[in-house]
Amino acid sequence: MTPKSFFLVGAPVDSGKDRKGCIMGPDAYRTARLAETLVDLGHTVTDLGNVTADRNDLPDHDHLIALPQTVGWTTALHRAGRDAAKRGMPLFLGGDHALALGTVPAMADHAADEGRPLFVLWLDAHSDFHTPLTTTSGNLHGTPAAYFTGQSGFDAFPPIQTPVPTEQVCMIGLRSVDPAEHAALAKTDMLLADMRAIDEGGIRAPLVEFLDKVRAANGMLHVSLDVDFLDPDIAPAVGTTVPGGATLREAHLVMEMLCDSDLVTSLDLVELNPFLDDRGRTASLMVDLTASLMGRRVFDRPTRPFA
Ligand code: Z70
Ligand code: MN
Ligand code: MN
Ligand code: MN
Repeated sequence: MTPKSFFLVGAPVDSGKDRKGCIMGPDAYRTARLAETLVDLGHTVTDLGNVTADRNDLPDHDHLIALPQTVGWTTALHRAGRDAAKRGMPLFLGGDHALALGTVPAMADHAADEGRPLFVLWLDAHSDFHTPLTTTSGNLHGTPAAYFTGQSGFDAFPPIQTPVPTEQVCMIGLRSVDPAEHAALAKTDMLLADMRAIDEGGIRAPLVEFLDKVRAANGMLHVSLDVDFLDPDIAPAVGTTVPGGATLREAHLVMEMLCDSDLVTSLDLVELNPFLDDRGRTASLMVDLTASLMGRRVFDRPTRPFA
């Protein structure tokens, strides 16, 4: 992979759900040597430090958890994301998935400035396609995909300038989708790969189809990697473990294919809760996956598939 100029944006968002701990995520990635790992692969890395949430005068909401704080993160990360994207490739170190309420719209606006469409690859057990009107938990980390695709119900949030069309979104790893999300997704043409599809056809197939689409449209590609995409046996440091997730090898394959495509232009690492980790293994795994995405490989070209 050609050397990249990465800008690390710490996003210690912990307001997207009740359980605390994602606030420690950015420093866990630093401790797991994310920057040094990328430098060893030949890239340049600038750590911009951690963003802080904007203040606002919104009142607390009786159902939505920490709404003013999450809106404050959304506006702050939108600004930080746009600034970072002007300088190089942003890597957002979460923080819970509510951070994508800021990062993805920022990348969509950035892509629009460049005259290109943004595509989003959502690697997650969950579809995070609730709106503030449909969420039963009140956890706003379950809403970013509905927000950045321009669904209604987000009146407390800044209006979306550049909605990402649902046909430019692909979700892989799904195994926990609530009824309201299911109904809303059914009305879209989003590319959805649940674990059954992966078991039957392999994880490669949906990714090839999606990457072909991105390439044909000269799109930019934002990848949002939720720790719970991975099986909890290999990635225990997450509040919402769902059994039956991606294996170590499936996850590395996805990252290696993304690397070979050279289409990725920004990345979120989300939902790491270091308080729940086992001697840093989940943080280190996320760093290893980022390394595969950014050029680490056994051979300098893929060996051919064996028939
Ligand atoms: C559920 C909800 C969720 C992540 C959990 C779960 C949402 N659909 N998202 N973990 N990343 O509460 O809305
Ligand atoms: Mn750019
Ligand atoms: Mn998520
Ligand atoms: Mn999830």
